[in-house]
Amino acid sequence: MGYPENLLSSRSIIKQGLYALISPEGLVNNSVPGFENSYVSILGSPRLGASFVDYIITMYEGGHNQERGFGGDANVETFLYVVEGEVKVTVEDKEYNFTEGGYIYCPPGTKMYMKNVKKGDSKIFLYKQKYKELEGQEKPWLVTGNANDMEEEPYGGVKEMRIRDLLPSDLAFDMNFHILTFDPGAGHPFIETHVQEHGAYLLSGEGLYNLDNDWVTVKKDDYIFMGPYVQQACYAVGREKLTYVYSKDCNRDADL
Ligand code: UGY
Ligand code: MN
Repeated sequence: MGYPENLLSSRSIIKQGLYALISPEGLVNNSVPGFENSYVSILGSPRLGASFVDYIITMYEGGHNQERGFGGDANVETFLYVVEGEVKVTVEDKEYNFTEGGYIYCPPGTKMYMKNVKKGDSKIFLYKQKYKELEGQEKPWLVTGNANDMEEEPYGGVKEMRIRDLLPSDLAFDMNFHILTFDPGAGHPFIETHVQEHGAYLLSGEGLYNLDNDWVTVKKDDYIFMGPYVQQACYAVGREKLTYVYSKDCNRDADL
């Protein structure tokens, strides 16, 4: 950093409650109790109009959240995805080691503790949300996996656009995390308009994204918040595959 070499500018776009594009250059460190030796940035949050909170966290060598822990409230569910590096997560005295693509979902009332175990930085995408119970339905359970071990399925019959579902499609779960992959030149089959919200973190590539019928350029390490009903779709541009991991609420009726 230091004195800027050019006029100050930003690719970020903030439209409260509608959509937001947050580019990595503008991120600042938010002091969140429990995270040590880490650079924590809160992305989507209720202040932006989201019903969840997303974070992107760079854990420096030795960085951790091993004393206070994350989540654990009776009605709060959490999710952690390793974007880069290697992270050890401890839940109820059980240890899990996650490399890039590794993830864990913790059901309400379950706290997770984490530590960067790589020589160097690790980067995690973290999420929390209030769990919505369903009468007569059992509670969700702890889920772990690695996206790199999962098969991709064509999305809506388009083989150049594929999806991986990271959580079970069981009514116990009120949301899911997915990864979408677009081959260069591929795009959504139509512009979606739906009640569900998304918080999306771009893992690779470049794209042109339609948000509320504005076309904006996006790339690796950008974060996109899509509010309820906002028009959304993209084309992958450039030479690399465009991929992003994102949350989507599911399996619940709309509240009156
Ligand atoms: O699952 C989805 O709604 C997804 N196709 N949305 C999106 O990519 N913006
Ligand atoms: Mn969508």
